Amino acid sequence: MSEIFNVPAIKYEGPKSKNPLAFKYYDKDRVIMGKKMSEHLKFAMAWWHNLCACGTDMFGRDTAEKSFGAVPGTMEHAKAKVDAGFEFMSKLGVEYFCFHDADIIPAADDIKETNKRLDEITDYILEKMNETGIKCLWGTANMFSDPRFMNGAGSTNSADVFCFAAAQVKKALDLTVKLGGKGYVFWGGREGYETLLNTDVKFEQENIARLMRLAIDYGRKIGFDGDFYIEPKPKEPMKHQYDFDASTAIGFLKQYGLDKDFKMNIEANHATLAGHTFQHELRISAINGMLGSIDANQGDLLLGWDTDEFPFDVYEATMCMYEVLKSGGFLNGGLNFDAKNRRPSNTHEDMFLGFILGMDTFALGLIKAAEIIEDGRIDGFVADKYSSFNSEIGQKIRSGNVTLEELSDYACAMGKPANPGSGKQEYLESVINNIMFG
Ligand code: XUL
Ligand code: CO
Repeated sequence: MSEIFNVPAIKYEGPKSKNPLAFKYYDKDRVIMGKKMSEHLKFAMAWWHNLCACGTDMFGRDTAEKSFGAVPGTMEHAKAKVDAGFEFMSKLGVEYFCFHDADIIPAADDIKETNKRLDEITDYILEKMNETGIKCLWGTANMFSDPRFMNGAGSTNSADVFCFAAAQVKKALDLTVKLGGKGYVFWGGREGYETLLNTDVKFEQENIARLMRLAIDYGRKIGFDGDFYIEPKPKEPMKHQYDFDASTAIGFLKQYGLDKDFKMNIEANHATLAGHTFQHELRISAINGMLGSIDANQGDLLLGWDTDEFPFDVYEATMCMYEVLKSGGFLNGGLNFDAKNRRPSNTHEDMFLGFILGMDTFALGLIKAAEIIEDGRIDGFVADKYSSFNSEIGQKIRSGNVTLEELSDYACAMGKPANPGSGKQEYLESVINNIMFG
């Protein structure tokens, strides 16, 4: 088959290389803390941004050309996107992809016809997967673009729309299992509200939980043994989304008994929109045993919306990989570039340059995160900070083997407690700089 992209396969050339079409840091077979870089990072391509989005925004039309030689809106175009996607991933050495149902085919008016098209295209995707060894990281249903979801999907006021959402989830789960995906994402873009004047929050949240329970029951029945994920986001498109951040989503999962089957898919740009750091969201997920997968991108802190930029902030990527390494690495998840080129970066070559930037940023992040752990100063400081709890009274508190009266007696006998010790933030930040640039 003739090539779609006039770009060579991207190789590792090392930090001294000035070749824009080469990796400077991502050396896939390099072993870091006992595992290959490619196994730590598990990069994935987001079908929607990379193969579908052409730069249209609220104020202007497409700037990029992604017809790949076929007429957009046809099944031929859907197949051309498969060809383009697999050539793209093969040339970059990206081993996974993520998809929405709506990304891979033009939807028909009738859901039965849509499902037929989905079967046909996934047969073709499966062929390409077998040829290349590329795998599916996770699948999902787009339950936010079509007007029928204007009042929500799981949270809709319409029982008929709820059924339609259920049918999409069922089919997207079928396809995820067919493609061997180990993750299934719920991103609730329309699951929220604009005003409480027209919204029954309790009713809506109960129904979202019901849809998730139905998905678990069906998924497990058809042999889906991967993880379900909630992808938290505080706003956009809705004014207030129910999966505001990791803490909110985890609380919701526990309230409705969904926490054994679900984990978090944390997106960097969603974290900062929620007023948190990316690392905060990862840490909250990890301490709850729910750090599942990551949508690797970057927002712009001067803008209040989801810009989905390719990540270039090495500090952020380092602290992300620090959290991933400390939590034991990815099991079923990976790093999905839910990222798009800037609108004026509109060539096919720019598509590659975006991934090279993102992959090199995370490769550097991995290298530096491993150095932070091996260096030990940060973890050592934190362990030491809480060392008073190794004392007899400290251990009693930690084990829960104490009453409030006993603690009061202890405090009265002690008098004034000693100064708890400096937090040494500036020192620790200089340690990070030393590791980054030393
Ligand atoms: C939207 C977003 C989605 C999800 C999948 O902000 O991140 O693309 O990742 O639906
Ligand atoms: Co995302």
